[in-house]
Amino acid sequence: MRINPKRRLTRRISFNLITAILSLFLVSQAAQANEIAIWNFNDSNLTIDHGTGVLTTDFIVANVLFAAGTTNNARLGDLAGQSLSLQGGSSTANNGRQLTFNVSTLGFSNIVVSFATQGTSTGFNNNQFQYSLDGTTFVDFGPAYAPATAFGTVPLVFTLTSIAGLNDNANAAFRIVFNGASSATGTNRIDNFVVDGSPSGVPEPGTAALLLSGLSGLYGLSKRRSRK
Ligand SMILES: [Ca+2]
Repeated sequence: MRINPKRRLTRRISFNLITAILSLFLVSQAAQANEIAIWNFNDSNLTIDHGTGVLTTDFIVANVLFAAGTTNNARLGDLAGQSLSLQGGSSTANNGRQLTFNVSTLGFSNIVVSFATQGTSTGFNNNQFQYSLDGTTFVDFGPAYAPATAFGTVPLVFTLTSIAGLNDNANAAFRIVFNGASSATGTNRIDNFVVDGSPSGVPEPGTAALLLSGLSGLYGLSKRRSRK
């Protein structure tokens, strides 16, 4: 059957239009990373500042302080304000202690955690980032890190997209274990602790590409058929 050239043109235009709209939608969705939880410490406490989550610590209370913060990794227009400042403590008793951030990731996938940090020369220089799928058992993620001496402009980023169990998980949790302090007053500061994720149920870029190539294939097939 020979197809009317005008009809063919209309069909091609509609197909291209649909593809373009779908591409735009998928790209915008895939690129979207939403802040699930943010601590900016500007009000000098451990209470979450944006989103929902709970921060706890087993540090000696007297060694949990707040000092000048940074805009490194600041989100949603947050000011530098204050940051969390953790001291080694008497007899460096806080070596081995931790900060734990409990953040439900329900509705989100592709979890990424980032924060700004700095440390003094006798502060904690051997710190381990961990994650938990049940809020109880924590697993090391990435190598131990030593903070730079200044916040700088580049945050520490832990990309947890390969940990599928962290997606849509009401019991997700993140932890920093501090070690290596060599004086009572050695400190680490932490600011703008952010848990990011992309809305679940949205195709990832790879899936979107597959979908588009599938559509192109279908279009090619229908064109070949209409030529016969
Ligand atoms: Ca701050």
